[in-house]
Amino acid sequence: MALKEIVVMLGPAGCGKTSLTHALGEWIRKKQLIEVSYINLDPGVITLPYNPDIDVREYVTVDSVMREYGLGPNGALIKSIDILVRYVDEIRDKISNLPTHYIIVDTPGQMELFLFRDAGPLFIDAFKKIGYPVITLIYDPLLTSRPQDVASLRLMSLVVQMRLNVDTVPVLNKSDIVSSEEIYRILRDTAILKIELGKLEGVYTEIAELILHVLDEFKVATRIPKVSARTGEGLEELYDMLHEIYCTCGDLT
Ligand SMILES: Nc1nc2c(ncn2[C@@H]2O[C@H](COP(=O)(O)OP(=O)(O)O)[C@@H](O)[C@H]2O)c(=O)[nH]1
Ligand SMILES: [Mg+2]
Repeated sequence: MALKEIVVMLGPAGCGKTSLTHALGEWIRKKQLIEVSYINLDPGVITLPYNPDIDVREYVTVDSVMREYGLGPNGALIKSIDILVRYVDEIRDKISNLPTHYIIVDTPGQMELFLFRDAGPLFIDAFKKIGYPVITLIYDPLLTSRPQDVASLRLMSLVVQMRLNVDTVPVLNKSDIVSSEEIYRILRDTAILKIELGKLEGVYTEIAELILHVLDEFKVATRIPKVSARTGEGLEELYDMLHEIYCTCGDLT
């Protein structure tokens, strides 16, 4: 049997992980006629736009941890992610037993809890046993408006790739609320990014070349698609990019 295609949505709080999980899943169902399963790994979420096939809130919720351990919301969030780690194998087996081939994983609101604590690497390693995970690293265009923001988004993809050891596709969500074409020009073309970084004053000018050299060396994705969970823009391009990685590296049948 072919390895499962596992798309993991990652990104800072409020970037649209949950919305994009739903939007991409529904797009795949309708346009590709492929069944999709949704996995919720966020113990803090209250309502979801999709119906999760597996939901970590069966094991732990931020609310119950706040009550049980007398913690505030921040402490409870950290604690609940650490508790979640106990259930990695059980959740992996449940995903493995799902009849669906295509799996979309929604991660906790705060990216750093998944990325920089044990949960991220442990879940990704578990996914690798049953499928081929690819990360969609989502950014909010309101936080990505200058050339140095684009460079930091590209660097962040490299950090994610190194920390979790998995292919990462950076995307800019909420394209429906951004009118600046300039930022998309920079996103599309590393040569333009290089020129724009070169125009900056001070430290950026000096490190611009180095940053781009590092990104070239590590072959960080050079295309950053713009998508909108609200309007559906760019979902086809995102699906194609993810699927291409899966077919090149993951489909070993
Ligand atoms: N305009 C617009 N808003 C979006 C889009 N995607 C998400 N949002 C909004 O951004 C907020 C955070 O979205 P959510 O999916 O909960 O983000 P998460 O914390 O990363 O899971 C919500 O108010 C969403 O309605 C989008 O593509 N366009
Ligand atoms: Mg969410």
